[in-house]
Amino acid sequence: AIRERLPDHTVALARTPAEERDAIRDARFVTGMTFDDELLEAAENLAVFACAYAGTGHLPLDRLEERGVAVTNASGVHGPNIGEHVLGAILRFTRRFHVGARRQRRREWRHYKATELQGSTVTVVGLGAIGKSVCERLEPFGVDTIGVRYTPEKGGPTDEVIGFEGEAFDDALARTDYLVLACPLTETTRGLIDREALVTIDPEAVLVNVARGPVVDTDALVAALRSNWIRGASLDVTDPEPLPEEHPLWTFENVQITPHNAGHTPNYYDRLADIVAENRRRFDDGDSPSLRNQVL
Ligand code: 7N6
Repeated sequence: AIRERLPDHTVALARTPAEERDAIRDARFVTGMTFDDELLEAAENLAVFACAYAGTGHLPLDRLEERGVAVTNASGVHGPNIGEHVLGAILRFTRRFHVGARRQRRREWRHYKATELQGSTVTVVGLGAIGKSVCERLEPFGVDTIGVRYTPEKGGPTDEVIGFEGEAFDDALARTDYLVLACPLTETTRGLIDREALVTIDPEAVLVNVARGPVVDTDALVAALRSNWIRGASLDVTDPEPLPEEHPLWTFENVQITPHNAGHTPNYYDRLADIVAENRRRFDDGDSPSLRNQVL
């Protein structure tokens, strides 16, 4: 996708660690998922690392900064893909498709109780590209929405907008049927959904995490699931990741786990390539260009 957009450039594709080490030596502009210290050492000419993820917390940002490497992220590319994933997760719990699938596997024609999304309250934590796309997609379902962001005074696409601190957040948790986490991992959001939050949340609520695993205190979530303090959880991200085979989270019927998969669609790579190609052109144009999605 990047080659198509930059036909006048040489694009080297490194598929193995050996190819990476080889290509990195002369590379000035690199895009990829991750970057470690060893690669950084070998990357003598590196000027820009265009990270293919929206989140850059996994990168050695201090060292990249020391080396004067500009870093960009993929923020903004995860609207439709993750928005649809979240709607699917919500509707799975609402309509209980997993129960239907179990009946079908057993060729069992027996009714089960489903619920309606209409009239529920959905809280969306983080009103960036993902949060907005979730809200847009919820629009026709007739739900009440609460948005949580650092700067509630800016408003947002939800019926109510609140901040992270204080009573407003607890009050929202207590009223929430679906809690969608779509925020970056920061000092504020790390462990946001801890034991206290899980005690406060409506016991019929479903947690949907498409943010980062550590936004949820995993041990507290396991305890809450065991005590039925929460109806269920749909987790595209976990802490740790990958989730070890023996982890208790795998054992719950009311937990849906997808392997950090919500973003992976062909369209994501196209949207990503748009950003990378545009930044490469800006980089061609000047010595200290201002790049789109620049984090360093
Ligand atoms: C891989 C996406 C991000 O930060 O968590 C995602 O962009 C990874 C398709």
